[in-house]
Amino acid sequence: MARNKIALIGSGQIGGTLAHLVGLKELGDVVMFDIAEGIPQGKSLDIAQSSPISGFDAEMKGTNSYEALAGADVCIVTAGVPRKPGMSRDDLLGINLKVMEQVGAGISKYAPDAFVICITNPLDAMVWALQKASKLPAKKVVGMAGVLDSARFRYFLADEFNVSVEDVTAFVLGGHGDSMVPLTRYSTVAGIPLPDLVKMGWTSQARIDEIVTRTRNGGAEIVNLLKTGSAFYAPAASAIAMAESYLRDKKRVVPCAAYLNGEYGVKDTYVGVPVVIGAKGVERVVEIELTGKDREAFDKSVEAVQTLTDACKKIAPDLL
Ligand code: A3D
Repeated sequence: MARNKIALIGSGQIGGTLAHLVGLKELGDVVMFDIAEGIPQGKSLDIAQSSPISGFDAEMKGTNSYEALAGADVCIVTAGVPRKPGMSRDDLLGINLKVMEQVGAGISKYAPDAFVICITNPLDAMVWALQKASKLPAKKVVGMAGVLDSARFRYFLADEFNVSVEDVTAFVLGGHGDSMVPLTRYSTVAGIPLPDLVKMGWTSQARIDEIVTRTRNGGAEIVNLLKTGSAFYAPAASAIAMAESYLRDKKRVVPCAAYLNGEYGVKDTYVGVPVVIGAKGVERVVEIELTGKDREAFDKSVEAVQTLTDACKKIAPDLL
């Protein structure tokens, strides 16, 4: 069986980590693309030279030409600029929208059958623009955010309870911004929901509230520590989990920025909801019942995403 081909569009911090993970997991051959000359070539050569030691077989190629994307099964897009301290994700909109238009055209021309995962911020608006620019079916274009936000929530909860991260499940929905919605009643330790764990005396509601706030600010916490860019190990691992579910038809249920066309009462917008990812792409949008404060928080988050998506429509009316 021929190996899968995975194209990484953007070869910066996340792009480099993605390439390394694809190799270590033997998910397929890699093409690293970037506008910066030498970066994708240098990183791919460096990772290829690690393959005899780590024991993986994968072709690693660096390029500055979109032609090299031809026939890619998966494209993971990180092209653009990341945040610096003091910047919000939304501050990146103007620059990164132009990048999405270029990248979308490249994917449309050379990899129209690929499953596309966008990571570039501000995520929900950028994946919307990328889907419009690439003209690929909406179920083949998703945004990575919920897997990362949920992983952060899971890690903090596992640390709080002193249990394995493997036994903690968590759900974070809504846009990838300060208004994201960590859902405590759908978050569990081995199936026991968080509100029950509070009743059982494992923790207090005040501690859960603190963890929710830390999760919401998870990206900024790392930006402030690094000072020169944003998180890249966990974002890369999150996108790889999504790519793996597509390539191996695992049908994992994961929160992703997915195109909503009526689901959750939302139209023509990408926002974080649980989806099933399999060989057909987004095979199902899971519509959970949201009530009370959760519904309110979700609607507020959708509103924030729609404001950014509307800004994209104004700046780039050709996308419509
Ligand atoms: P960085 O290390 O700067 O890499 C970005 C790369 O994109 C650089 O190598 C640039 O040369 C390249 N680039 C810029 N313009 C273009 C273009 N037109 N075509 C091709 N390549 C281009 O950033 P990073 O890897 O740390 O982050 C990449 C993106 O992911 C940023 O927008 C971050 O904000 C975003 N990000 C999102 C999350 C989410 O959870 C959604 C988390 C972390 C980072």
